[in-house]
Amino acid sequence: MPKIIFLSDTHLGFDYPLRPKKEKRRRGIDFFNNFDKALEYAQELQADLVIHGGDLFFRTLVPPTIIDMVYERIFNFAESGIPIVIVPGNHESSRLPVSLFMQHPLILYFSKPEVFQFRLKGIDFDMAGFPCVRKEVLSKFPDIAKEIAPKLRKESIKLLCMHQSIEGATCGPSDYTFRGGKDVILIQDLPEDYDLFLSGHIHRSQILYSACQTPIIYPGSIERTAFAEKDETKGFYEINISESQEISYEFIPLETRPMIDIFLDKNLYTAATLKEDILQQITNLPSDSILRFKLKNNAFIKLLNVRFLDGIISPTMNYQIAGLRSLTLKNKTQE
Ligand SMILES: [Mn+2]
Repeated sequence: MPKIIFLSDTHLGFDYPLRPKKEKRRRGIDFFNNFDKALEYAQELQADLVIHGGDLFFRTLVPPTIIDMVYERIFNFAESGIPIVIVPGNHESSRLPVSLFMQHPLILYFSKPEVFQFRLKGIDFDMAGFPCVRKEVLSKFPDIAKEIAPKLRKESIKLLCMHQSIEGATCGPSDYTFRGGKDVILIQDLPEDYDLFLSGHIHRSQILYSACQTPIIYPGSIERTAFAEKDETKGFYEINISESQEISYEFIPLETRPMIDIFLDKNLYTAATLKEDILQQITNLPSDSILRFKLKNNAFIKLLNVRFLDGIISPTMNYQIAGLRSLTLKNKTQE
């Protein structure tokens, strides 16, 4: 029976300086490691297809070295005989960087609304999809769905792959819910023809349902990209199709580094008392923790400078300061 691996929002290249200024653990390798783990899982499972739901890269303009690191992995994966379909996300500006690596016949990506046909273990599949619509998907989606519809075969399992916010999706520490708006696809606009909807973009893993109860799978990101995701389990989905063409799916978790808030609650601090307070709170934490300092009295924020913090925090950890642009993660937190 056919097996499909669906992962998304790998944000490769995030915090991956090519010439790091100091010996310090970076977060970039964690993203590559989890990407590798998902692909290894697909190989061990002997999956028939891998789908990537977009935001393969962490931003639009990616250094060529990072592009090669990513495409080489995808190319080698395709060489193992498993096809991979990619939905360009918002961080790719809805199109992927051009490369010879991507000419591999088993690497497919949506450059317009289209359908890739597969025959997996004797079953016909139509993998429909379209690159991320960055503006006004609410009004554009119905036309995209109409454009795709005539390309779908009658007797096939139909999946729609995208990278969008869909009504009802939740994210963030206070469970922000997308209710609507010009950049959100409405549940009522999802066509009835499909057996499964697959989407990237929302970093929290979750399942929603269309009006006719068709599942909408968000696998979420493979690592935490921001503190807003600090309590979320990360991973990807394994999708199984039985001989009677029933679809089932299972979340496969990945290991992630702990993200921990350090509350500095005193009204007054000296460098010495601040150091003491921090050391006391971090002594027993896992050595790969990612810390966020939260000062009650922001008047002392100047004490939390890089030299001070690097002097007391292990280089195996990462840190950032609430209310300040991150010291180590110079990234937008946009999903
Ligand atoms: Mn993303």
